[in-house]
Order: sequence, then structure tokens, then C-alpha cells
Amino acid sequence: MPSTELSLDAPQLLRQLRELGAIGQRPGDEGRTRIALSDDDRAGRDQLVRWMHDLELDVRIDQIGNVLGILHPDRGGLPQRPLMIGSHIDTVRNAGALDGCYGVLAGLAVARAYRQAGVSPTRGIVVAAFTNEEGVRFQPDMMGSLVYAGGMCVQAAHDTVDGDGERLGDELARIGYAGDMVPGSLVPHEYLELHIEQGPLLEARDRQIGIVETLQGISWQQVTIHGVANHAGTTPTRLRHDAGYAAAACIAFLREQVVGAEPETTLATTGTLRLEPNVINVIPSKATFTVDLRDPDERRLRMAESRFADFLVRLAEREGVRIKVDSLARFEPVVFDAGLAARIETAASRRGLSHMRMTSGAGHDAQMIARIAPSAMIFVPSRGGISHNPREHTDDQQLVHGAQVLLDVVQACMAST
Ligand code: HGY
Ligand code: MN
Ligand code: MN
Repeated sequence: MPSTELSLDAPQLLRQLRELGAIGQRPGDEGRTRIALSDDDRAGRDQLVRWMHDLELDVRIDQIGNVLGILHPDRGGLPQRPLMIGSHIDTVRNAGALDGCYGVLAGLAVARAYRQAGVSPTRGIVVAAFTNEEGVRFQPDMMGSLVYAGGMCVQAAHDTVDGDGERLGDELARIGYAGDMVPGSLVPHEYLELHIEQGPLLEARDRQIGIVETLQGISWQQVTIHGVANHAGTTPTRLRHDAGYAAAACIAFLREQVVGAEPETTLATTGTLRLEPNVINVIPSKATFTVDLRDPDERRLRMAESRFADFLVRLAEREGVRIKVDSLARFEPVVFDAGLAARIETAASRRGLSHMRMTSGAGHDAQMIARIAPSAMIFVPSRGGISHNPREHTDDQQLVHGAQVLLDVVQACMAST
């Protein structure tokens, strides 16, 4: 156990999780919705900034809207190579209260521990809330941290448009978070992200802490199929060019490809599907849907992509439809920093917390920041493995354990440099 008097203000962390979780709740919805750069996202950001000011952090907004709260060491000026703790506070639709928010507010809890002890860290500590981690409205996901890591230029990010043609840069200005700090100008010495697992593994193995060693590859595509509208009652099947059927054939193909594969590691999801003209008695002339493919192994992920591409060629031929594919996001698997992973393991052991090493199924900002700094993640269990769902839940004690391990690892990092 580190020899400093820092202690976690657990009640305040849990209180802030509930207060932030209340922002973006709608009557009738169980969960909350704070889609990136919406008014609800602005409300969440404003609350976070208020809490950062309460801790007398130096709050900076960068050009992609990332919110950085800086706890300066004694020395003035921007900290050189600070320790960064980050995640996100934007959500999917009708989301749980913990995804992303837990990691950002645990970062505030670390800063609060220093403040309440009346000590300054030996190096700067930056708490970051990255813009548009979920990628629901603007793709790719993890966009704010991708720009921060230099993987996407600010202009290209600003020029992305959502399904309604709204431009990201305009929305950023509209909600008042078009900052002037150059993304990435504060290069972290190391990056830590505390997150709920969002999957079933820790609970199934009855472990309290996950030490995330790797994060799987992600491939997002949008598929547009153009068929021919026709009358549902007069058009023989053999004369149809049915975009709706073709889309359904794709979704079925993807599931058949992953089930029973050896090993069964590739995951395929179609989360959005739109038919036009979307009328009960008209054969769809157009189908637009997304394909989310994931695998920890880059070679298998590429195989899944190329098998699907080949299927689309055959399908277009067979059904007499035209098919267009746009790539929305493509990130290779990531290996996190072994030294930081070892620190997490030591911290969990010292607290007598059961733990295991694992891969992350979900994408996270850490996978982007790993491009510019040694990075690692700490997981806590998700009840029933549920996430991206209002029933997302982690027990208070589990949340506190994770934040305590984070605080211990921060102090170990501080002591080592
Ligand atoms: O898609 C993901 O895995 C993350 O939640 N953005
Ligand atoms: Mn997340
Ligand atoms: Mn998420």
C-alpha cells in the first residue's frame, strides 16, 4: 500500500455518478440519453466542468471538444507529460449510468483525494472526458481520443456529418465546446482508464477486478442496397429485386459465419436497419444497415470482412440489386502496457481483491491513447454482463474497489517517476 495519506471519498463518487446519470433522462425511458454534441451532452459536460472547477482544476477544452481538468503539481505552467485518467460521458440511446462516466468521475475522485489531503501530485494529473466515444451520431467511435492521439485530423472530424446532415464542427460550436487547445498538445506520460466490463466474464469467474491486457479489433461498415420498389401483391418472387430481403440475407449470413466457427471469437452485429419506402405493401427499394464486426485477432477480423464482401458480390448478382459499402470505423486490436498492467495487478492483490487478466470486448478511448502513451485499463464487473442498456449495474462496493485500485495505481506511478 503506498505510504501517502490519500483516501477515496467514496460517497461523493457514488453521488456524482447518480447525479450525472440523471442528466438526459426522459419520461418513459428507463435510462438516459446523451448522444454526443446534443443538448443533453452539453448538460452533462456543463455539470462535469462545474465539478472540475469545484476541485480547482485547470479546465481546458480542445478543438474537438475534449474536456481536460488539470491538477497541477506545485510547479506552474502546463504540466510536462502528466498522468492522464480518462473516458467519456456521452452515451448510447437509453443507456446505463456507468459506461464511461465511471472512469471520468473516478478521475475526479483521484484529484479530490489529493485536494482533501492537501497535497499536490509530484507530476500533473489530467482528467479527460473525450468527445463522441460512442460514435452513435458521428463516426468513427472513440473520435475525440482518436483526434487527440493524432489518428484523425481536427478538420476531418469537424466535417463529419450525422444522419440529418448536421456537421460535427457546427454542433460543437452550437453547444459551446469548440475549444482552442490543440488536441494532443498535452502528451500523457501514461494513461489509465477505469471502466465497467460491460460483459459477463468477471461475474462468471467471480473476480472483483479485471486487468485489461488487450482490446479487440473493430470494423464498422454501412451497407446500402438499392433494389426496385414494386407491388407486394402482384410481383412474383422471381421478378423481385427486394432490398429488404437482401438486407435480411446479409444479417443471416453474418450470424451463420460466426456461430460454430472454431474458435468462436468473431462477433457480428447489425444495430441499425432502415428500409425505404418503409410501407407495408411495397417491396423495399432501398435498405441501409450497419455491420459491426469484432475479433481479438486481426487476421480473423480481416477474414470475416472479406467473406462478407464476397457474399455481397454474389448476393447482388443473384437478387439483381446494387450494393454500396462505406467503412465507418476500422481499428486493429490493441495490446496495453505490461508495466501498467502489472501495477494494477499489484494494487488489486494488496487490497486482497480477486482479479484476472482479460481482453476488452468493447472499444475504449484507451485504445486510441495507447498510440501516444503507455496505457492500461481496469475493469469492474457488470451484473449479468449487461451494458448499453438501462439495466447496466455494478454494486457500489465494486465501484469503490475499482476507484481505490485506480488511486493506488496513480500513486504507484507518481512514486516511480
Ligand atoms: O462500440 C464500442 O465498443 C464502444 O462502446 N464505443
Ligand atoms: Mn465506454
Ligand atoms: Mn459504450
